[in-house]
Amino acid sequence: MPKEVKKAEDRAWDSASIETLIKAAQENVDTCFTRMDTQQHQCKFGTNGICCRICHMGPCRITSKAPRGVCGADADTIVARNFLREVVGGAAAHSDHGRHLVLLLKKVAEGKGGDYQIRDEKALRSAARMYKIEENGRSREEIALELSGLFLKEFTEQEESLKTLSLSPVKQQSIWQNQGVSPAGIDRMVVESMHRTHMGVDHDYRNLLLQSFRTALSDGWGGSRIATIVSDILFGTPTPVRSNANLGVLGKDTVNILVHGHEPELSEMLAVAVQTPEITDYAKKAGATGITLAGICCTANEILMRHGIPVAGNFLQQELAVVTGAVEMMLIDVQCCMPSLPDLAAAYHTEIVSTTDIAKTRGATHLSFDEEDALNYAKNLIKRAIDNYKNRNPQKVAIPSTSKPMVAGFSVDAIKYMLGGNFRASFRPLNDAIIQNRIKGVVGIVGCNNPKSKLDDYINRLTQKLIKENVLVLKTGCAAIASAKEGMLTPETALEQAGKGLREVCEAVGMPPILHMGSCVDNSRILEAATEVVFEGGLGDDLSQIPAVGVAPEWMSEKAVSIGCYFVASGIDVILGYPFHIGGSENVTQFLNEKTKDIFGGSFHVCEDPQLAYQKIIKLLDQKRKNLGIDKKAERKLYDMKDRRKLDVKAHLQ
Ligand code: SF4
Ligand code: MSK
Repeated sequence: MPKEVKKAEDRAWDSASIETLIKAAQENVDTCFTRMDTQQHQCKFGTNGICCRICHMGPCRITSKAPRGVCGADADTIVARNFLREVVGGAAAHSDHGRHLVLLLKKVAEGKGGDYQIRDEKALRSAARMYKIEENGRSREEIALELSGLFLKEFTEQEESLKTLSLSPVKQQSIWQNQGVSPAGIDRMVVESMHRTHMGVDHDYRNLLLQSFRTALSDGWGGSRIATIVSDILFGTPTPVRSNANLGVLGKDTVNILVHGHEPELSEMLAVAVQTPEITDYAKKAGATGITLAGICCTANEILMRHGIPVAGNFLQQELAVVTGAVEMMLIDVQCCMPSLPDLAAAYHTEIVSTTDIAKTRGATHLSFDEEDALNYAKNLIKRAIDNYKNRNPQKVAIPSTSKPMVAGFSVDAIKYMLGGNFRASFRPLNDAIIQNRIKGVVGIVGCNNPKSKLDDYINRLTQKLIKENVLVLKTGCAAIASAKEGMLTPETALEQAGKGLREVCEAVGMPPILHMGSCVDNSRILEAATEVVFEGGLGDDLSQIPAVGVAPEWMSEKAVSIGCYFVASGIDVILGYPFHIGGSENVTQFLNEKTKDIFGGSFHVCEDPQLAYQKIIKLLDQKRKNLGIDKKAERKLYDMKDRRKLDVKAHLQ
């Protein structure tokens, strides 16, 4: 029996989740919140990373009486091997997602893309220029074919470093080169890391940790960046768009369909199909007033960013959405979809449909996504959900009334445009605002939720403190949804909550002080934005110098471990709301939390409380401002051509 059963108010920040948690308890259904209670006293060996089950002489556990495994591996080796395997899992997930998109781009270029097409030719041509692909006189299909070939090679390249690394500041590239962490092909990094963590191969924790950063770089500056570039080409580069967030977006009289997971291919087609007269008529014939298409997690973020499709919730709300009793169908693709969903859905009328052959869940209906006939496939799914509407049990329906308005869609292009307009799109106004201390710095708050702590609490409390202190906040993933649910993703928030300097800047350009930049794969957009700040000049010549910090307050996934590592390897300090599973090795802990500062310019910091995180962030930003000489109120220094030439950072892109 669990020792302590928490009250719903202690489990979640927002009223919609609280209401639904109470409903779940009344209906006696299990959720991750209650399962967390039954998992109390989680294994200390696992928590500290000192359980090794890499070979079958084990499993071995390190204790003071047994300081080495059967093979002789000590705590440092075991902890570092486990850590690298987590990074591998995260990098593989992001990058495999990227690979699917590249393969789709290739099909489109070959004229075999069915209902898909290149929606954003400008994004395609801009990518071609970044990778030095000839575009003049060539059709978009020819360019797309060459680009997809180049991207596929980024996965398989055996010796050369990734070409995508060249999108980073030159100094970052030379740091990676000098430290031996410039990744070759993404697939090669994943395979090599799995080899190195096999029994009896790489035993030096330092070597293993450097490989962790190398593998993570193949994600952030490889697989994830490629995924974002290709998504923009195929589905359009996001621009600011209004929408709503939280369980209250579900319709009382509409057929509710939720998309959940990460991949945008199917949800893009659903967004088209749902508007066709054939489908709306079908819904009306079934007695519904229409269809509500909404999302959970990052598939939600993908279609939110491009179509303004509402968000029903973030990671810990996936089960709560089912508990409303008002969801006809939940479509799950890859990553972050809980295996509990079909069991839970059995208590209601919701049909859980898995769509991807690499991600099946027992109890879910599996309908393999037919990419070549995507629109018809999407229509058939929606009709199936409509057919399920009659099975909704009114006695079990309770949709919370809460949903909040928001603005999302802040790609780097969109930010540039907001800052400078059509003709002067540039990061100059942002750099100037930072130099003049109207904006103290930029903080990326990213990552998941975790039932170890109250849903959204850390994320929202930290975010509020930071904007008040004139810190511009960039968000992705479930952390962005947390702010959306709190109503903090609107320009009006700037008026109410942001500090004076940040408010003035936001008002002048009409943007919110918290910018939703997309899904967790789109953390690459945060790196891109930070790189733009460096390229714009005046704030140092590499990413470690700009007043910027990354935070993963409520993280839980291996992807978050990889994201943290590629931020740190890019010179950006990262605050973690929970420590990694590394406590069993002082050496590994010291390497990640201190030594990395000397190697890359950034390191990890664990702050389990938002107030501590806030203090640490302000200290880090102040230190960076001091190092740059912009800590005192100085005359505004505009960079002239001479200054910019000294920076020598843009040359590689020309
Ligand atoms: Fe034990 Fe070594 Fe095998 Fe790990 S690799 S399970 S420490 S014997
Ligand atoms: S969905 S990885 S819970 S952000 Fe991207 Fe949310 Fe974290 Fe999954």
